[in-house]
Parts: sequence; structure tokens; C-alpha cells
Amino acid sequence: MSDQAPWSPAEFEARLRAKEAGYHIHHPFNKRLNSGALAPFQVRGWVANRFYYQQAIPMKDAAVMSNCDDRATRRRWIERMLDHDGHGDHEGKNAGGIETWTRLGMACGLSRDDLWSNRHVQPGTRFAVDAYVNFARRSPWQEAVISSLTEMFAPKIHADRLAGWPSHYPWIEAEGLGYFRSRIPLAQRDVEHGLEVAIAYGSTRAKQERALDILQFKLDVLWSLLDACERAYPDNLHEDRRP
Ligand code: AHQ
Repeated sequence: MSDQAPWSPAEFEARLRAKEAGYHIHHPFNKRLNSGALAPFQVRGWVANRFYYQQAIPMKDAAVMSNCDDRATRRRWIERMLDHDGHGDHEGKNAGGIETWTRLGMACGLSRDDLWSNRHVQPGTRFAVDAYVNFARRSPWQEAVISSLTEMFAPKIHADRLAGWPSHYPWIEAEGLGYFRSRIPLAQRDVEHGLEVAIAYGSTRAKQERALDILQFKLDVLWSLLDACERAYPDNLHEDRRP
């Protein structure tokens, strides 16, 4: 553990943001996905595996809440759960992000049951996502908040999908991309809160370096999910085994 002086908040944030180099936007499978190089079955496989991640987010967020003794933080954090699980009548725009992701899956040709049964979820996806949820369950709430900061880099990956998929994948109904559009402002709001927590947590150099390690763990979670998809859905996958 370092006993050096802490970095300034600006320097600490810059070092957090420099971890973008390991973000899954740079994963070979994502590069193929966002450049239009994947076949429909490979896109469907990715959607079905990412659905398992989306389902896990509110449980991860509930774990953060359960460990958080600060009411002001909980009052902000609960918005994340409602964003994913929906609120009010849970219809239309109140249905929540998991429902919007379900509509992405159906726009790609998956059935609702294909998604909610988790029948296409690969072992590597399950282990990576479950590791993320369990990290949030057993860590101090500030550390779990820091692990969500991979979303600093998410607006670009959503924008890439919105810009490219309509022409790359015209077979996907356009309204299916609604999740990516809806997530950009929410990611920006959530990152603002997450960075406040991270800067306050990073009172010593050792804690700042711990924060960088936590962010690397979460980058590895996202990277591993794409490793699992790349392994499961090779170009020559037998017809009978394609989602
Ligand atoms: O759709 C995503 C989402 O709701 C979240 C919540 C946040 C977290 O709490 O870890 N991270 C996250 C991410 C979402 N989408 C991913 C993508 O590539 O579409 C990116 C992912 C993230 O960057 O952490």
C-alpha cells in the first residue's frame, strides 16, 4: 500500500478516466459488433448474454443500498433501481430498462422467453456478472459505487450503436435500439454521482490506488462477458446451435 501523498481530485479523476483503454469498446467482439461484421445469430447471442448483465444491475444496486448507511446517497441511488425495474404502472416509458432490453431482444428475433429463461447465457457471462453482484454485496458501499464508474465510458459505446446499427443491421427493428438512446443521459447522471463518491473516498493515495484496482476489476467483468460471447458464437457455429 502506498504512503505517498494523495493525487489531487483532478489528477485522481484523470487516472480513473485513463482506464478507458481497457474498456470493452476495444474488445475484438465489440469492434466486430459495432462495425456490422456479425451475423444475426451472433448479435442475438450478445443481446441474450448482456440481458443477464442488465437483469443483475438492480440486484447489484440493491446490494449497494443494503450496505449504505447514508440516507442522502440512498435517496439518489434508488433512482438507478427504478430506471432498470421500472416504476408506477410499469408500462410504456415506466416499464424500465430491463423491459426496454427485452424489446431489443425481440427486435433482434429472440423471444421474451429466450431472454428471461437465460437459456443462452454462457458460463463465462454468468461467472463475470455474478462476480460483480457478489463484489457489491461484500464490499463497502463506496467501493461498489466506484465499480459502476465504467459507465464513464458508456455514452460513446451507446452512440456507436445508434450511429451504426441501423445501416449495419437493417433487420433489427429501429425501435429496438431505444435502450441505447435512453441510457446516455442516465449514464451521465449516474457517473456524476459515482465520481463524487470516488473523490470523497479517495482521501489517501492507497485508497485512490484501491479505486483504480476496483475499476480494473469491473473492466475485466465487461471484457470477460465479451470473451464468453466470442467463444460461444464463432462464425462457423453449426446452424442447430445458433440463437
Ligand atoms: O446499460 C448499462 C447499465 O445500465 C450500466 C449500469 C452501470 C453499473 O452500475 O455498472 N454500468 C452499466 C453499463 C451498461 N451498458 C454497458 C454497455 O456496453 O451497453 C456498459 C456498462 C458499463 O459501462 O458499466
